Amino acid sequence: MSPRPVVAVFNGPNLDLLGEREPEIYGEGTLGDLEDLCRTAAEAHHYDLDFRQTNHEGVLLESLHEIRHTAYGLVLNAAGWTHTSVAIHDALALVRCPVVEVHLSDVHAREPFRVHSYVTPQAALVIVGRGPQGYADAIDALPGLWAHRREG
Ligand code: CA2
Repeated sequence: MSPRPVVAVFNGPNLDLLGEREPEIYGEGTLGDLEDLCRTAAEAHHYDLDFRQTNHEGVLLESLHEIRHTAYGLVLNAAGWTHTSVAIHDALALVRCPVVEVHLSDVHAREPFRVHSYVTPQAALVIVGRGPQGYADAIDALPGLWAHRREG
């Protein structure tokens, strides 16, 4: 039996504390709830789920290196690093599978510093402002995004 495709869902800083504050922006669910939702969405497509969160940028970079040749899809909420990190931009250039940038909130309708994203140029799809459902939508979109994959 061939192995199931693996979908990586990686989350950046502070998202481990989801549900603790600003429910009007981020909702009331926890990171555990988000993982459950992603697992259900992945299972519907018969994917394995590799769900991670880190508060350390180097850890995220090494996770991106680790999955760069093997993941079927990457769903990335880089949180605050979205707006600051050239290193994450550069690491995403090494990832072969389609990348979906996801944000729980509508980053385009908040403070001006949230509008620019270093992830967007590397993303096949950007989903903002749909809350946790955005992650499930990202997983559902992966088969259609394979047309956008980078060769090499
Ligand atoms: O909307 C998103 O998903 C963001 O990526 C969340 C980041 C923010 O810096 C981005 O601009 C947009 C912030 C994550 C904060 O995590 C929380 C922790 C506890 C309670 C609420 C949010």
